[in-house]
Amino acid sequence: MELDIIGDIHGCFQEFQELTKKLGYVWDTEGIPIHVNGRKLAFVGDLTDRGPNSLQVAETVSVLVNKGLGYYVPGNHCNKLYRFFLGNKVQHTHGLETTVAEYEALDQIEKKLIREKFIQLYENAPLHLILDYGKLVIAHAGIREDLIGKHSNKVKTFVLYGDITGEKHPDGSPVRRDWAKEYKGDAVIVYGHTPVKEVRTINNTYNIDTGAVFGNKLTALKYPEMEIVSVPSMMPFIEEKFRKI
Ligand SMILES: [Mn+2]
Repeated sequence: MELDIIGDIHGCFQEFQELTKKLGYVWDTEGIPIHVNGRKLAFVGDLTDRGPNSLQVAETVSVLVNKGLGYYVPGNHCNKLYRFFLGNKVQHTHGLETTVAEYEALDQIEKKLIREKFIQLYENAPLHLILDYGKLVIAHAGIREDLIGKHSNKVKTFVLYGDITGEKHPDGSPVRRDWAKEYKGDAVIVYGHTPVKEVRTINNTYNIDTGAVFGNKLTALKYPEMEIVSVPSMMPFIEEKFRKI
């Protein structure tokens, strides 16, 4: 199994295109990246929000998954967009407002198409992916070893939001435990969710969210080679968004 796992894109479609080209993908006439050697793409979630082209990213991933050329697990932003598309009352904040603005600019037919595609993508996606006979696990905010393969509200909260304690920092952001530091499993865990300036590798875990939407870079992890490939972001750099270690 040869995969290129892509970190949190957050609507940075151009960077996504650049990254896939750097990885050897060629975009076909339908606007889909195809690899000459049959490699597939995988996405750690948070496709949308904050960046300039969220719906185009969501659309592309939906087609890739439907064609069997891509794997996807949702992130917390995907979960919120899903609830918005279902007609639930959600706050248009933390970046959802940009995706909603893109959506509101569409005509009724286009709206229906993207809404249905995204709902289908989300509903068919596992909350965490176990690949390569259990040697590789992909989950948006990571996963603790004892939760791999399990399905419960606890697992759902963990993979979408991380190991949150329920407490908040003075700035209002949630307190999260550093599960990766304690991880002792043999399976490689690839995740995103918490922007880092460089890929954070610790105990068989890889955080590949290098903050594309916060002006740093968009990163792919090649599996099984475990090589890191990145392209620079075109967004303005926002220092305080990055994990401090
Ligand atoms: Mn996230």
